Amino acid sequence: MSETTTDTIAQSQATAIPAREQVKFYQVGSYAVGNRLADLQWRSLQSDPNRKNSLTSGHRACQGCGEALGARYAVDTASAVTNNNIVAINATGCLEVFSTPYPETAWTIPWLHSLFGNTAAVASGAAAGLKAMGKDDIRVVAQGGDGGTVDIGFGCLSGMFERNDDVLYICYDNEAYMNTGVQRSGATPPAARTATTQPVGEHPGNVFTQGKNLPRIAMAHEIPYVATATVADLRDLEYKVQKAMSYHGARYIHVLVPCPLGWGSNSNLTVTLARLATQTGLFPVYEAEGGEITSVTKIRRPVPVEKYLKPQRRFAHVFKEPDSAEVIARLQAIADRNIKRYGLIEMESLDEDVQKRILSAPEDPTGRFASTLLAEPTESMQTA
Ligand SMILES: Cc1ncc(C[n+]2csc(CCOP(=O)(O)OP(=O)(O)O)c2C)c(N)n1
Ligand code: SF4
Ligand SMILES: [Mg+2]
Repeated sequence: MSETTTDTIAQSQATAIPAREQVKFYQVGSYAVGNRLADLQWRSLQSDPNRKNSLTSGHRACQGCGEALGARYAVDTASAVTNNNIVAINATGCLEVFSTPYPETAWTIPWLHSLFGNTAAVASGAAAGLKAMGKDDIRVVAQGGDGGTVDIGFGCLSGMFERNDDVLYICYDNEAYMNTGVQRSGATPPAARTATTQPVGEHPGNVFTQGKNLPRIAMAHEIPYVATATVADLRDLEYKVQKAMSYHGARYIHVLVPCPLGWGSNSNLTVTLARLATQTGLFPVYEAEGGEITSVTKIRRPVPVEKYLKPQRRFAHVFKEPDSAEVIARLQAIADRNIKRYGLIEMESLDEDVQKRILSAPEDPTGRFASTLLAEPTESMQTA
């Protein structure tokens, strides 16, 4: 790693969050214009021509793959801040398949492929093994998709959190099982079409449930560091990886990574969609330390959810349904609940009607809790 890179990382490690938000980058690739024009301390690691690429060219991700973009920034940062002393453990999924069709690999770091569901356990084992060998300076990064993380790998991950194992786990959330043909996961949003939630029947697309909100579940384990991020703000992602690596113990970063193939979106809209996901309030971006939220990325004005849904074919049926307005209103209620819950907006800056709508957002926007309540207590309950 060049000295410039080390300085950049060291300086930005001390960066206060409000200051970080003053710089607007226009990410267009490795040598982004915004990076070059910014002061050294604000530049992305990717603007350093001497940086090391953890994930090199030649891999087989689709054009516009958010996961490839997010992984590159995240792992390059983890690698840089540890002087390239990392080992990565990768769950089965798109990231593993497109980067490592045996016997080839696009990774330039020590990298292990685990099973689909045991990434966290393999990473915990690697961290324990390194510790036993006295090699604590080698840090472990685990990575997986949303399916591998919130569904099949969840038990191992919860164990890793509970034991506070010295691992940074990064989940690249593209909201479905993309590698096997876009099946629903516990992170698929309500109404979305997938191969297993077809737009047919009374309630087309995915059911309205809360899904599994892994960042909140991770926070409940009170681990040292939890953060959410998106590929719309790659400098923020770098910052969070850097910060996570400054801690020991279990750490978790959940990155929203749009998938053109699974979402049915144009490949040039990956960053735009990630930005809209945050600006609508559907994907809140924040940090939590020891189980408490310590920073939230504010949004200036709430963007109506239609703007985010429209460019994605997985939501096309929503706009054709007779009760389209009702479905959109339910999705809007989820965004509004997030805005209220995470304090994403300065309320005073909003028009009165928008303010009112957000403040009256339901605590239970998917209606799942309400629908399970019994209308009347049964006789046996009354007598109990
Ligand atoms: C035990 C087991 N069940 C199913 C599979 C098949 N499988 C491989 S990857 C994958 C989906 C991955 O989805 P996700 O974790 O969200 O990653 P993505 O491909 O979306 O990045 C599935 C079902 C498997 N490898 N092992
Ligand atoms: S299917 Fe989606 S996640 Fe997989 S490589 Fe293509 S764009 Fe990336
Ligand atoms: Mg996925």
